[in-house]
Amino acid sequence: MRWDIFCQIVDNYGDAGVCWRLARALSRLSSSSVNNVECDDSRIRLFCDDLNVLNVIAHGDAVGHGASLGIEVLPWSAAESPAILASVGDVVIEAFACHLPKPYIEAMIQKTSKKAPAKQPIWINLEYLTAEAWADDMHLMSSPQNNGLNKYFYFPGFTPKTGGVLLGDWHEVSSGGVTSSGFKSAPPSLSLVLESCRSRSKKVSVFHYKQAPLDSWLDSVNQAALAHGEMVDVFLCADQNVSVDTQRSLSSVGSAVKLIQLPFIPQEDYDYLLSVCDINLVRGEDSFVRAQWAGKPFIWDIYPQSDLAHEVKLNAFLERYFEGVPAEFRAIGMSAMKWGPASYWWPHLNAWTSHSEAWRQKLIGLGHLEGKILDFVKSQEISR
Ligand code: TRH
Repeated sequence: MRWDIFCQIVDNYGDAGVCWRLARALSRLSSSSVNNVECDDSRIRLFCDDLNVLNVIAHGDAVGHGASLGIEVLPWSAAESPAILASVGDVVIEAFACHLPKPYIEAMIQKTSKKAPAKQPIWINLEYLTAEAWADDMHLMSSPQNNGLNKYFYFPGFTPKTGGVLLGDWHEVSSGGVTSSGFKSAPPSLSLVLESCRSRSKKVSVFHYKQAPLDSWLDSVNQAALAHGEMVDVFLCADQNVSVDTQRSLSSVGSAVKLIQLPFIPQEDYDYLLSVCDINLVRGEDSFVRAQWAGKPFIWDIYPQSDLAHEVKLNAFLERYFEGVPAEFRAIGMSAMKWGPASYWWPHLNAWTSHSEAWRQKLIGLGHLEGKILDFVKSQEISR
């Protein structure tokens, strides 16, 4: 089974982040043992139109690191080379409706017509994650193309009818186990900074968009922590900034909050950071999902869209996230997850943490995206 994943970078790191994680997860699944027999019959190729972004996420060397994980990382242009056109994938995943190169689509058609229709590649458009109800109906809907091929919409989501969310090597990362990057406890990029944290301090990671009200939020966290006699170490990830005024006031004597600047670190290391923090400020799609697997309180700074579609999306998620909880906790949680003042939610941090863990269990019950996509592919193979 050959899997070809196509990734075009729109902006930031999320497109590469999701595709890299998917490739790693599929590679991991395919090389896991069945009945104690190692089965490694899948080949995963990841085509990306900007390897620089992928490199940042993948230890500075996506090609080399990918090879060590059984993933062939290739530049976008390689998809038009004769070797690739002669060996198009059995499963072709276009991430976020990116446009496959025309010659590659031609080769998919050739593969279908030359041999039997059963050889038609299973073409999947991996869509954006949404908690909106319509994703239930759209998931796995097929879209017959004019050229005779068939494309399926794959919608990640939070219900049994959708495609789930990526799990990846979460269990090992969060327990500080041996991962692809080889660390047993904190990864090297984090061990010193984590050691420098104050004893029993609360830890917060920050990875947000520029328009988020971070300065006022940090100020309110500082006030709440002081009121409760606590200390808070805040990791500003990937060179995130706060205003000079906030820096000045939080570095003054008596401040509960201490700011710690972090460079951009490899994806597994970032995942580890989320697992050891008490609150995570995340954004986009991939860090948003990781924060959920961390089972810790988080604020989702959703990717802003000009038509305000993100507000609908955020509310749909929060509705699901707080479904069935007591009204009082729901009000507190809703406020907290919309940047409400810390004085309101700080006393309820433990309850918020328990709720986050319960949500994580719910996700486990739904099944992960990589498993579901594999099940779908198998069902297609069987039915033809
Ligand atoms: O970077 P993002 O804002 O990305 C995206 C893209 O903008 C995309 O176009 C948009 O569609 C999508 O958001 C919704 O946020 P995201 O998705 O959280 O991706 C960040 C990735 O970077 C994620 O895989 C985690 C990784 N990362 C690291 O590997 N190291 C780090 O130090 C940090 C902070 C993040």
